Amino acid sequence: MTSKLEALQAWVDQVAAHTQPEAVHWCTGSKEEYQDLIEFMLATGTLKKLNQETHPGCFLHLSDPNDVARVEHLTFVCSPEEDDAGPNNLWMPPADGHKQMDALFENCMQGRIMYVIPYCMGPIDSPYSRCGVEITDSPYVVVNMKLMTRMGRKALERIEREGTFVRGLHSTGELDPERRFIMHFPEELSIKSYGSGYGGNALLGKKCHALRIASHQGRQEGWLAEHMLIVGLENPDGAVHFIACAFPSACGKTNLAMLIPPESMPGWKVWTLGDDIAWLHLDDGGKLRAVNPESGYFGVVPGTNEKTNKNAFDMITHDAIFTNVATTADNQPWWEGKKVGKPAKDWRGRDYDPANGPAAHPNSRFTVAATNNPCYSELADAPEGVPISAIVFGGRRKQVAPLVYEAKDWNHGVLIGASTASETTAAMVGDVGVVRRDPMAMKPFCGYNFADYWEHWLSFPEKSEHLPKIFHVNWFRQNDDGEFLWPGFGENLRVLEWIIERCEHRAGAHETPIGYLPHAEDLNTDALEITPEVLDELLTVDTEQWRAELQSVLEYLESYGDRLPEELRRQQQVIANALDDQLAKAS
Ligand code: GTP
Ligand code: SPV
Ligand code: MN
Repeated sequence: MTSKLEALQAWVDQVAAHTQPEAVHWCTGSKEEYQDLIEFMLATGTLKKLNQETHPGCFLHLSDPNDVARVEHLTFVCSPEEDDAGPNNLWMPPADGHKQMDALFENCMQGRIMYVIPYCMGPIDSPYSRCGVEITDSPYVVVNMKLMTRMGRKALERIEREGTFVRGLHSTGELDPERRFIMHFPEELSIKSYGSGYGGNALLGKKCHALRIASHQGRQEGWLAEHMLIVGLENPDGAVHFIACAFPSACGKTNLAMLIPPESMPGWKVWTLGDDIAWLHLDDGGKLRAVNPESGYFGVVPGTNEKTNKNAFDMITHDAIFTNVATTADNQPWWEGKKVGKPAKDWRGRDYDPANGPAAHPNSRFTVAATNNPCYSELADAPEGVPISAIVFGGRRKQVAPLVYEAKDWNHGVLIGASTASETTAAMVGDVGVVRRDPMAMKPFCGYNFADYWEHWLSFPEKSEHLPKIFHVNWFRQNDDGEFLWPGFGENLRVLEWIIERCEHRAGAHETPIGYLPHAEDLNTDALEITPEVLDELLTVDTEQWRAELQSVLEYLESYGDRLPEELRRQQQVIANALDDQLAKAS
């Protein structure tokens, strides 16, 4: 096959000449192609069949043990000026980046097939959608892209019509961590990724395109590319609100996006639009609208069970690819927190031995098409997206951050987003459980200087008077014994109910220096097993702790130097002063 788009054909020819594959395959996105690739990977051992009676259409991929998470320390944003990448990114001059990557790619596809994957991020006929082409030598990448994006013929047609596309070049190389880099060239709308076959490192439509490159485009064009789930909440009266929530990696987006209401909240319905990424645009009326660029999920497996996330649990019983889970004696997939069955082989294919650590890798994942999800919203394909009532930031914090609070206005909300902190998780290579600032859950994904990104967020009130309200949540407060104070999962709907009732000016709240919090009685706690003391603790703002927090926020913001928007400094000052006043009053 060839493409009638000269720029695309020329790039494919040039990459093939440079990487020397055995053959070039243009992906059509057909079912037959998917099946053929699965058969090919079964034959080469890249995939293993799982128990087809209990899990029809399910397969297991075990990664190289050195290649099981995103690698932030090897991920670069190569903008022309270092300051444009900002302190939040690793940077290299574009020429040096290309030179280094081109040397790695030279002849790297010898003996391999080069796949050309045209894909469309977002509904195929939406003006908000953007296309890309990923060239890869990994059939595992192709099948994952098939499940997670609108990939193939239709995307190619749109690319040929529009003439523009993001260029993503990927090779698994030798899977050598010493020869592994993920580089972004935002000005050129291009990505080069070498040496990893894992998730966000290799499925270039996801974090590389839909966040790092798209955030850069969004800034130029007046929209936002965010690490947010999108969910529709229908109350018993049939009113639907859509909210978009930014939580860091492995902090609960997939779970919230397909939440099942608790029994004590009859009549509520939840619709999933997206579980990881949202593209947000203002429409002509000034309403913020969201589309999910993806059409499938690459979700965290451990912790998924009938109680925590029944939708996901059911969704992954058929037509799913598992990466780095354990298996039972009868070859069913198994993971920590599954609650049924027990592991026979671990994620490295060894006989399970607790001495070797968890049976499933803590960052083991499932890949499924969104159509597997029983509560997938029809509106996920709507070209105009859905109107957003509330934006919710969140993090994983044992302490400090209360269960929920509301920003006083948009700019205060931007400060709340910018100062969000969270404990690190297994989604990235590095220490787990270390609190770090993860502004808007975008620390690993913003393709330009955070100072400019906050300025961009702060520009929205000039463009619209109908912006959503902004909130912050924390499902992860712990007591001294390390137990979660809040039951989480389905019960989180109680907090979302308060949030949407605040949007409708129906729910009560009281003002604190950090924002509006519900009184205990403002939350729906019907049939909730929680003591008044615990609820009180979840809804308390500890003035001393928050003074220290605001000081630490100031230091963090100051690290962005002259480029930091003055408005954020001012917002920080207002809260710090209010906390000081409160302390003075108390003493
Ligand atoms: P990425 O795909 O990495 O962006 O992660 P995510 O934000 O989609 O996280 P996900 O929903 O997969 O949850 C990650 C882990 O957090 C899983 O092990 C969940 O079981 C756990 N989790 C999710 N929601 C809650 C909650 O409300 N409370 C508690 N305690 N744990 C939760
Ligand atoms: C994340 O780490 O936020 C993920 C998984 O959603 S990955 O695709 O690897 O980025
Ligand atoms: Mn994510």
